[in-house]
Amino acid sequence: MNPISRRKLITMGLAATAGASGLIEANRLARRYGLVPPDSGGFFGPGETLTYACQRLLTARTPAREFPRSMISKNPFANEVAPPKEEFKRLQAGGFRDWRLVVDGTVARPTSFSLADLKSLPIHSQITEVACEEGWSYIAEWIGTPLSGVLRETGVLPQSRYIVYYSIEKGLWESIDMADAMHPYTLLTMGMNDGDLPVPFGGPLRLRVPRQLGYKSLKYVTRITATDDIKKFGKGLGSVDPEYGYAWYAGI
Ligand SMILES: Nc1nc2c(c(=O)[nH]1)N[C@H]1C(S)=C(S)[C@@H](COP(=O)(O)O)O[C@H]1N2
Ligand SMILES: [Mo]
Repeated sequence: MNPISRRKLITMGLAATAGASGLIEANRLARRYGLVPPDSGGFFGPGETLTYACQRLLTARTPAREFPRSMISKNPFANEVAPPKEEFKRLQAGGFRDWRLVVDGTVARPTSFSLADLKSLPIHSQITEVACEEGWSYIAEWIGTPLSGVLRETGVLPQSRYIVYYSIEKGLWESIDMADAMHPYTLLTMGMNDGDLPVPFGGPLRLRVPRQLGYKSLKYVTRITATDDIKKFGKGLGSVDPEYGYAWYAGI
């Protein structure tokens, strides 16, 4: 069977069983095809699995929603962050020349990139929205290099299933699956609108994941780890979000 008709079949199967009584059957199908999110164990588990499985089958390759330049927000709102650590202040005082992005885990060549290294890779720009789970949003142009290129550069190994990414902010990390990691709109962002990415918006380096809610777009990213086993990270739920009642997969 070709991949498209197989995908159609599974999606139809999931949709047909989507009623309350069908959730168990949908979960059985999702499990069989490896479409279970890391936070599927809790009370909302079956629902999360159904959402994730359907989205993965239907939209793994669709683009993020883009906007015309005229819709760029005049007054974008930067969410409050914790006061910067000494380490961050020191890097900032040096114009971020010593900022490094470490890429490790299930990659053939663990590598550390400076911002200049990242800027020498192909640069893309996209006008997309940051949508916070609390209901507000803004539109900006984001400029950077696709995460996929950096992963290829480091020889990401085929057993990789998730990409974990860390902020310099203590305890903050997130993860996405390979479909989102390799998606062309998932951008290691160094620029916003007309200049360098401002610090309040995550500068010098933010991972923009425009197909998911704002909380997946982590600011101040310093490390990216590829893994075949997400259960090894934190409480094994794929991020800290599910510990606070938010879905690991936050597709929009
Ligand atoms: N390092 C870091 N990244 C973060 C956050 C944060 O507190 N710290 N907040 C997240 C949340 S909840 C949202 S909605 C967006 C907000 O993006 P903005 O600050 O550009 O508005 O950033 C996300 N990335
Ligand atoms: Mo948010």
